[in-house]
Amino acid sequence: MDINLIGVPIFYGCDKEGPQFGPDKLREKNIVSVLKKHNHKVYDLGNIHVPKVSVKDKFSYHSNMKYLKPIVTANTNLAHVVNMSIKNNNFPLIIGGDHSIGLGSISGVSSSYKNIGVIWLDAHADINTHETSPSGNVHGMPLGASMGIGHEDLTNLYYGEAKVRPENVFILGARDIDSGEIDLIKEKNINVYSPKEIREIGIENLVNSILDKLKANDVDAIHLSFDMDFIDSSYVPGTGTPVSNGFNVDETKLLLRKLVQTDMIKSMDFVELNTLLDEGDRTSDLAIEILDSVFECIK
Ligand code: 6HN
Ligand code: MN
Ligand code: MN
Ligand code: MN
Repeated sequence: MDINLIGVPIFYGCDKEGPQFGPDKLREKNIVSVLKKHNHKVYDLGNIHVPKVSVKDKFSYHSNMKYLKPIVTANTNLAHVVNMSIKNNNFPLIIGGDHSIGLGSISGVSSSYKNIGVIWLDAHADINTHETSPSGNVHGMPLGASMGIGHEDLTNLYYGEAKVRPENVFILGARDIDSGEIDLIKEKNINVYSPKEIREIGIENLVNSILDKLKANDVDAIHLSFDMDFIDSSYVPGTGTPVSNGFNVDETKLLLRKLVQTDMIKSMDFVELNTLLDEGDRTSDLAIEILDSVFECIK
């Protein structure tokens, strides 16, 4: 596979410093050579430009969406780079940054395909809107916005349509969901599986059933979005919104490997590494270990 490594050094979506150092930290940890070990060609396209905005302007663009404007600008740039990557048959690996960048990634991928699926691995559902968000943090909104739900500045990102149909969205690992998100899950019948439910069904069975459903829906590609807080909080001190009762590292690797072995995953986000919160380099090292394991399985 020809991989385009794309960094997005942004923390505006979580309003907590740290995630902006993720891309360069993983470069320092030799992410490029780790990926190359598995016979991929790797092109490091560098970091997407994120406009600088001061803290006092946080709410200048919207009363319940922090840093809206620079988030929209960075995501639009990201969407275009991802779209160009896919059109050239390259696999975009998007390194965050906080999870607000999921919107830009999905917008880029969906420009190149007719009907995409999204598999979102996260302790959270990330389907809040400016009306339901308890925090005003846009990293809690990208998946909803991708489905056309939320404020038009987000839902119209890159091009003015919904990017993915709700029936093609699968949220795995969620265990901290806000009340407005619960209502939306019911209303749109969104597929959500907690870690407990995944264990009951079995990782392999779940992956097979997701793939069957997406194939029945005529999906032509799947975008995989991985939030580090998917993993149980005891393993990931270096993430901004850790949650207990998650998968351990081996379960996480197994799930990711099974997903990419379907050959339907055409792009991936890796987000919410917060180097300032890390204990030494524990979470950065884990990030490398996981990416190593995943890209061993990508053909
Ligand atoms: N993430 N649901 C909470 C909120 O503020 O909307 C947390 C969101 C976390 C988002 O980790 O990508
Ligand atoms: Mn997330
Ligand atoms: Mn999360
Ligand atoms: Mn998080």
